[in-house]
Amino acid sequence: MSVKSRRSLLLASGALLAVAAVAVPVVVGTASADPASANQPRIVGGDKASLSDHPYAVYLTDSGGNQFCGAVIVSSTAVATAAHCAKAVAKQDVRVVAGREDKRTDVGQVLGVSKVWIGKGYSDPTQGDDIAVLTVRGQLDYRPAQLPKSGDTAAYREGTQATVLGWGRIADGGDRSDYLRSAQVPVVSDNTCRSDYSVYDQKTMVCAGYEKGGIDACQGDSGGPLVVGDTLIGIVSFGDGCGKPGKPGVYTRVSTYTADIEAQAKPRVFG
Ligand code: 4AZ
Repeated sequence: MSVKSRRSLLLASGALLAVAAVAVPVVVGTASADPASANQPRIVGGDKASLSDHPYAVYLTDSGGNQFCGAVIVSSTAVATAAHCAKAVAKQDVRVVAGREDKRTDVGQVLGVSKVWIGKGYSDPTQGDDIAVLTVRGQLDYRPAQLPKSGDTAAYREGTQATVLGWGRIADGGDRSDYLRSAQVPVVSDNTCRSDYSVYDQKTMVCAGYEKGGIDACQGDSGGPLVVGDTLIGIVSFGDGCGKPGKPGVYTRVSTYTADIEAQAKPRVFG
């Protein structure tokens, strides 16, 4: 979520208001010749993407069938997302949509949620632990992403090119993307991210993006995957706007939660 929308989220007492605050994003870039929109997010860095390359990319819909966040398949029965996404909509209203690149179609699967696990200690995206695992009703037919080894550091080296995937708005206040989109963003060092964000916590977060801005995730991409190859290294969490110089995207550092995700992802007979 955006740092700015955080205040409205904190003020929102009900799930509906929280949804309104999160329900805006996607993969964007900034940029432009239009001075009136120079500070507005634009999907310049992204391109249409294919689920045949990223079958684990899924999205979440609310009671009205509106896409409000991304998520990622981690087993045949579970998806990982951001805690702020899992908390935005009542469990009984959330649906996981898998295998559908274009929201206007009805291909793929739509599954309900039987269980929600929220990262221990989560309170707000800027405080870390912005991760959740949703257990679905039924079985997902699509291949899961790989998880990094617990505590892995190799995939988080500065400059590693990663791919962020999502279905959010194409421009701030503009239309949402109907299609899955992706953008390539390099991992940013902890030191740089700490100077970009005073709240940065290298144990629970990782930054990716360009110091010059222009290519980024944005609102609505929250909860979606940041992958290196097929390995899930991050989950879209927050940022100061989208694609702004010196303000890379902040992602949940998945390797901190590998054991938790695996425990939640295990198919169980009970629960
Ligand atoms: C959001 O509001 C959001 N630029 C997600 C990612 C970023 C900003 C906002 C990162 O869902």
